[in-house]
Amino acid sequence: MELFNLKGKIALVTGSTHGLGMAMAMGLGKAGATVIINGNSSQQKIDDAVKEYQKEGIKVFGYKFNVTDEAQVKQAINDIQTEVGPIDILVNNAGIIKRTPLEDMEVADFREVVDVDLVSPFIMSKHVVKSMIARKQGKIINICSMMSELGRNTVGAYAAAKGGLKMLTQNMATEWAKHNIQVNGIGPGYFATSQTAPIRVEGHPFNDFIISRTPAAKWGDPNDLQGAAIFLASKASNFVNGHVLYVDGGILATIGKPSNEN
Ligand code: GCO
Repeated sequence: MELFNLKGKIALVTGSTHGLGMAMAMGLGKAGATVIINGNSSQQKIDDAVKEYQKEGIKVFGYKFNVTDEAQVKQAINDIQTEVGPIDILVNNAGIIKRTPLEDMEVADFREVVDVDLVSPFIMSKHVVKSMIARKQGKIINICSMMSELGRNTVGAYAAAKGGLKMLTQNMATEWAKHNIQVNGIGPGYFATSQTAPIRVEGHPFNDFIISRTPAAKWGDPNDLQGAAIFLASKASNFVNGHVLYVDGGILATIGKPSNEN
């Protein structure tokens, strides 16, 4: 188990006051990492989340900043490195989605999705990687999506961003592997979170579709992502570079099946 031990490591997970980010950050904390959580909605949400992590015996610090604002990111990373220590593991998880047919989508909305889901991982990584290069070690994990590989009606901006994030992951790996920094991605399938709540309602056509389209025939539990996060954050992945690990219950393994087949 030493291979997966994160004791002594500092992990920053963006968008980790709830949902998949919280689940992955909890996993990293339970593997021994000191966890830095982030959100931008309210200090209260961050304070409440800190208490959740502490209940699990995790050493945790909370920082409120907007991952799309480079000045705020620079300041936050400086504060974290001064107050807690150098960041060993960065998980770029913060993301938004807007479900609108492309022909109806406002350009401003398209830009906002790309800004949060693609540009902010660049901003975060650009500023965290400097100390990783100096220390000749680091782990960066970009949270991709099924939409890094597949299109779907009404999520065109999100797919463009997540497809770009897969390629950005490969390029970060290309440029930074020589510094003993491993950059990889996690591609979640369909998980039970607040983001998917509107399309996960019992009897909603999309809910039935996902159950039939997923060989595991269920929505993922956010905790199903913890193993992948610990693996890509630990020594166990020291020769894994530019890989997107899909945790999707088999969605990408299949073209699906006729509705009358089990
Ligand atoms: C959607 C969903 C997806 C999932 C996830 C799949 O509207 O299709 O929100 O985008 O959240 O990204 O990997």
